[in-house]
Amino acid sequence: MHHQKLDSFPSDFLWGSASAAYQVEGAWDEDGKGESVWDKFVKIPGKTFKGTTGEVAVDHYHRYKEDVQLMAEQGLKAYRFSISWPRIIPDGNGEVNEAGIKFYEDLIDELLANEIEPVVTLYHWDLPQALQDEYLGWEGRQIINDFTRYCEIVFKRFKDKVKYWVTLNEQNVFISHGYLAASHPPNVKDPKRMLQANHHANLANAKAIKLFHELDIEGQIGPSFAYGPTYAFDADPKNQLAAENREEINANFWMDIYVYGRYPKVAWKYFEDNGIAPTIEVGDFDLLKEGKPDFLGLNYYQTATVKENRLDGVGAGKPNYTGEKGSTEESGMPGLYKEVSNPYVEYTNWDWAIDPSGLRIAMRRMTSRYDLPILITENGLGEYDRLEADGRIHDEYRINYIRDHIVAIQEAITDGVEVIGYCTWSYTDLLSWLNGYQKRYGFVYVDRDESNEKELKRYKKDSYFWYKKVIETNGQEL
Ligand code: BGP
Repeated sequence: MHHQKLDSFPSDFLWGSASAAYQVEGAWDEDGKGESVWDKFVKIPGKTFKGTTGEVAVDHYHRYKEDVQLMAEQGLKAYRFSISWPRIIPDGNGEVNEAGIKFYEDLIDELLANEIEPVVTLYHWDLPQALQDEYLGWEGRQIINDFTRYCEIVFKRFKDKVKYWVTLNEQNVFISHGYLAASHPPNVKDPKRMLQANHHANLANAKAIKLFHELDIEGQIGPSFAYGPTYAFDADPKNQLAAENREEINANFWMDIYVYGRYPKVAWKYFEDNGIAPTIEVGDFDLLKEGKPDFLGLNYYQTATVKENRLDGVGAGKPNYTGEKGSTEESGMPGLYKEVSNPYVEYTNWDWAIDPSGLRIAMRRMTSRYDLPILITENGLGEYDRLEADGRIHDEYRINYIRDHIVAIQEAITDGVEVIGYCTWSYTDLLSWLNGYQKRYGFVYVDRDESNEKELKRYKKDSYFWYKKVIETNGQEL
């Protein structure tokens, strides 16, 4: 669709940026915090890039005031961060740790004092290890009540200060990496266990949303989903069908349950035929229907392009976690699809497609299927950055990336999509779960690397100043 003129961004548009507790905070065992599954997983040799951990990360726990000051000076309107469950309840379902609550209360107060809207993610992957030990975490049904209790504690403490809440971050990523690829905790490769854990995550998500609505909190809540739309490689019907397969298994299967409380038929039949469909209990679908989100959070990085893949075709290949361009192995799901490279787009050094139109397509497809407002909870470019001798970082590649994606959002708005805001990933540089510290996303450079924490000094990148202008002009000056 071509437009004569693009609509302006709404005047209350949330120009934001994001982070996650484990990736920025550090202080992994301070002030009564319990161990999380990530604290433990990163110690398994070979699991993370050069053995990196978030034990210190970028020390946001001790430097949050300095970080919020940088946001304030930039004019940031919203900051999305996550609360670490084991800081609030160290063993997951026992005593509350007041010191943990206090850290987030101080952070929220600091944001509000600087007129920055806090957007709180309740779960960004750092499950209390104690729950993993007690009942296998997401595989145990008890997680539904324990997660809801944790949310209730947090809702009640912060309900007067926080208006935007994200339940689970990228359920599709933490479940598939955790239970199929064994590249996240709990380090399992078992599709049946994966789908059972996933069903519980769906129920926990719904129950927390239902509770939020029952508590009559003034605000909005929804999950954040990692949606990368699928393209068929060409008009060959076989490849078109492969694209349908990927959309059904990787997108509809996850988002339909959030919004409609049901699993789509084709995905469900596929899992049943393969003997891996989850066990459902009486009342599950009622609860799933009662937990309808107010908005959908969208984490968008890239699209995928696919071709037909026969039953004896290619399976999961190793992704590129090293930043060596072109090192991604061929990958697919036998019988469904295989990923191929798209000749129409450029790729990053980590082989991620750079495709702003894909963001517009994602928003359009979500609006068409779900008709809910969208909050873009993540979007950004992970690249190598160079700190110059004069303390500058010339990241024009990041500026170009974000600019093109902002234009895509404006086009989507003009198409008729309702958008609450845009949070870039990430505010400061931070730990990438599997790619160490060299894959940088921030507006603010943090001087540390894999082997040396140095002084963790902050530097403003060129993109910091550029985004400041974007915010000031409400997206008119890009
Ligand atoms: C998303 C996660 C983020 C962040 C981002 C970038 O999947 O929600 O936490 O890590 O991806 O990914 P990566 O660090 O792998 O480059």
